[in-house]
Amino acid sequence: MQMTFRWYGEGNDSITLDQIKQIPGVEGIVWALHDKMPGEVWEKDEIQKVADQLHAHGFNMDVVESVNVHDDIKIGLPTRDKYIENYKQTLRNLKEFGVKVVCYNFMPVFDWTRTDLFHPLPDGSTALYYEKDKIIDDPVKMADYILDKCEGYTMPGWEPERMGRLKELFEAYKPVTKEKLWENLKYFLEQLMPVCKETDIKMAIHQDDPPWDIFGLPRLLVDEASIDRFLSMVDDPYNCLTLCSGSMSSNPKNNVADIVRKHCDRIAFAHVRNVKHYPNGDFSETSHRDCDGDTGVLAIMKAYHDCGFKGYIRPDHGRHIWGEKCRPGYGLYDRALGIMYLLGIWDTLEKYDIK
Ligand SMILES: [Mn+2]
Repeated sequence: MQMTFRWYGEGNDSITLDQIKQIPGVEGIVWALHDKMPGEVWEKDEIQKVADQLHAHGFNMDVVESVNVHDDIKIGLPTRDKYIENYKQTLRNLKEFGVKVVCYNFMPVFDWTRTDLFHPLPDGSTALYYEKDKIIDDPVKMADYILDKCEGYTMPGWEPERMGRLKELFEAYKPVTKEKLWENLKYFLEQLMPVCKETDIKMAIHQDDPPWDIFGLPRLLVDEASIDRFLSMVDDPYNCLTLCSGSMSSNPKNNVADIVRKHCDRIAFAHVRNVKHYPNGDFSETSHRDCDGDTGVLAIMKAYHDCGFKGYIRPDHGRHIWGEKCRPGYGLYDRALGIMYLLGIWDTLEKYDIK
């Protein structure tokens, strides 16, 4: 297991690399060129700038999160081939910098969705929260809310340029049924796999967050059965998962530890965070501590350890604590606490023979 930390880049994150350097055990930075629009080629000189910053701090840049997929690829328009060629070129450019894993998602229109980015928890902190009844039929309202609350940062998947064309996007996705979306995902991956082999880069899909259909849009990666389908649909060692424990366990029926045991060899990147469920279907993000939520963090880490997991891992979101002003879910303090908790579990499992 290799511990990593997501960082949004110089001038685009409240956290510095100097600060991350002081969190024990972090080997790599999970990075991206956040000003690139989906479909654009990531040029080598642009990648070089980030590489210089990360290497100066002794971090590896093995994991990218995310290289976003252009809507035309998801919709299956004839223009998709041009964007797939661009994606291939980006992979070839990333290879020059030693990148090993590219995280991405295949969610239509919206990336992750929450109804409250700063929901108060009983301990006085705040966290991301999903109130089922608040997901109304008006996606424009939802986008306005998220854009208003994101503390001035551009949030991945909620780029104002894309959100400004929401109605147009919804219209374009209208003919895309769930089966059509599966087909388009298969087409995309089959095109990429030879380049993944050539560049030795794994494509690691992130599950849909939350794992159910919203605003009438189909969502594919939602449970164990759909993950089985995804991995067998393109049965290639470079077709992998970013297994997100928080996204998956937003649905209480999903057992993340079981999925780890079943597919460990195809998990290139692990997101670990904790979610607390409420009986009405709402959920809140919580600290990483096992007993603070329902995700089963201890069982998940035990499963990774039992399987001899050698991939990359990061604490996913954290709460906002100690008055920190930061990107929603991406503060320094609670994610650092999360790392210490995850490493505490891992080191104990490494040192003692725990059955
Ligand atoms: Mn995640």
